[in-house]
Amino acid sequence: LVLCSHCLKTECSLDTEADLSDDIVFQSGSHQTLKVGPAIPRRYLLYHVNHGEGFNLRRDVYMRIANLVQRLQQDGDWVLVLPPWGRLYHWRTRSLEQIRIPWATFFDVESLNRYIPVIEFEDFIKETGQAAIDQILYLQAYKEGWTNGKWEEKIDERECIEPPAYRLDEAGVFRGWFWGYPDAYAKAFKCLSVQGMARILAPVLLNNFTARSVFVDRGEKVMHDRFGDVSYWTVRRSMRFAKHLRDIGDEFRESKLESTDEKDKTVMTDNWRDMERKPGSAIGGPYLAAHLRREDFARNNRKEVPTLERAADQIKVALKKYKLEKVFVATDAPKHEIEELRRHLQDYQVYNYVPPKGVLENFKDGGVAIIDQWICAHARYFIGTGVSTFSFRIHEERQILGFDTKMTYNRFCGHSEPEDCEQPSVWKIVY
Ligand code: GFB
Repeated sequence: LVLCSHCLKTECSLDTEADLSDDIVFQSGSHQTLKVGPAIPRRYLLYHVNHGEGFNLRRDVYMRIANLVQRLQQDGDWVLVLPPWGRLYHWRTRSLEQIRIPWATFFDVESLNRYIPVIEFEDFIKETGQAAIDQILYLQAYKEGWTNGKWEEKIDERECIEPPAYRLDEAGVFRGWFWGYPDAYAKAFKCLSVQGMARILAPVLLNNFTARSVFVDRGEKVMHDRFGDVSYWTVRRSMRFAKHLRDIGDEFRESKLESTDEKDKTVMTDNWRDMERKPGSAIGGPYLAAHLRREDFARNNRKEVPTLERAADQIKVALKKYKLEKVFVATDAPKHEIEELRRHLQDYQVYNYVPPKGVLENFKDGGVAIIDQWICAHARYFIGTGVSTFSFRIHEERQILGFDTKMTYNRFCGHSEPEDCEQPSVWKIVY
């Protein structure tokens, strides 16, 4: 049986005579030949997110677009082309080249493929022969805003509101930022005004365009079809981190934090589809983990950000309550702030992950952030930073692992908030 990469999902089983017609024949190396068909041309959906957005909001947009592809698949052979990572505002290590990073650096692509067919951009180039995209659809809001003060779902082809981010060159093709691939171009470009959920794009892609490769830019403009429902959690479960990053996090847990999956009851199955945990089944390692978002959050004096002293006080209260001695701090704070926090917590053992040179070179700032998230996800108790999507993704990871929600949905109260500030909304996992 020869499986093409888009068939790496459990539903794809063309193994009965009845499924086969003789339109296409795949043959590869020493594999036996299998006739599969009919010849439906494969269509490619590419997408991109506003340049200013950070890594963890981009993960959320992936989920919206993945569910769109799942919908499109009901009417054709669609594959999602994973947008290479790079040029992120928060990735500041200057010695590193941080563009054209494949998803496999950060995620387990086989796990993604168990939900919908996905390929890396480099595979798209190989499959189609060139880095050429047939059609760009640039999503934007409606110039006139909501009409009659009423929000409704709608989508229309409109003139571009802002000057287009792509320019027509002398050869009559559109050039612009295609993830750092200078040879890439698009053959056509249009602006679409949209207000609604990701699924609103499905009829447009199926009926209004025949292009084989469609690139939806500003993908964040469409929302989740249904936030927090089964399809949300299914695609979220498919977003497993790359094993090499999980291994580094696990090694740190074991060597510094006395934390192993067996003891903590966080053993994972090989296939996320087989994993369904009861809330409260996970105990977590004997440490408290805190995600303390600083940098732009602190500079902008956001009300959710505590002073370091206040953060330490809140950590101490939880340490006492849960009888813990060790604290793991994930943060984007500069070194001197981490040292200050340590001083406020001097009666406790405080850890943070400092990557060896090789880890940073191979897995970049994004990989280090994932290692931090992974260690936070396995703590007995977690406290995060309000409104940070970095903390939100940790909440979800802990839901998947089977933690009790009260050990997860906690956040620091900011410098100008009361001590009993509002805590994060609880999103229970559903299967
Ligand atoms: O992930 P992210 O979208 O979360 O962006 P927010 C924050 C980025 O900062 C992360 C780094 O992707 C990391 O690169 N970072 C933050 C960290 N916390 C940590 C940490 O604990 N450890 C490590 N290693 N790195 C959004 C931004 O940030 O906030 C938007 O994406 C915007 O651009 C918005 O600024 C206000 O949701 O926290």
